[in-house]
Amino acid sequence: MGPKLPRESVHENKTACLFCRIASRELDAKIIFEDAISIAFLDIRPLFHGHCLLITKAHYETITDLPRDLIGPFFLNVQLLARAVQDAMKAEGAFIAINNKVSQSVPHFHLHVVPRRKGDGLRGFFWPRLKYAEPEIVAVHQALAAQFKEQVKK
Ligand code: DGP
Repeated sequence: MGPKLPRESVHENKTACLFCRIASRELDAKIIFEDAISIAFLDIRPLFHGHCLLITKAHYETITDLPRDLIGPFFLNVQLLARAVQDAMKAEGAFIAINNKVSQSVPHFHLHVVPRRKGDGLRGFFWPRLKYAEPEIVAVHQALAAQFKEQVKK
């Protein structure tokens, strides 16, 4: 048994959320596996065949909304799913991604596992890269490190 879901994690408007409806089996999906906290199924518009989504069964919008005790069990399932996708699809690797609000089309936390091969032509990841000027990298580094300390205190 995984961790118990806190009451406040239950989505107030389950019927409106696409992935809540998949989790409750109200809507059909090609389910790969499920346990007490999560469910994995085929993405209906795959980047490549075998592209899976792993969602929490309870409704949280983004990774920052997840309760701490779900993080460990969820990412253990990410590891299992990544292995399964790579092995079953005879892939060389995988792209593992979470759209967090920006580019997130379904506001129910989900993680993509996409099988990948060298030269597979996946577009969209040829991001132009920036450079830091010296004062900028120092400022960004300090801001992030300080903010991280605040998060750990919470
Ligand atoms: P994102 O853009 O990161 O929010 O990813 C949402 C994904 O959800 C997108 O790749 C397509 C997939 N998707 C949307 N609607 C459905 C559905 O009804 N069933 C399934 N299996 N996948 C869906």
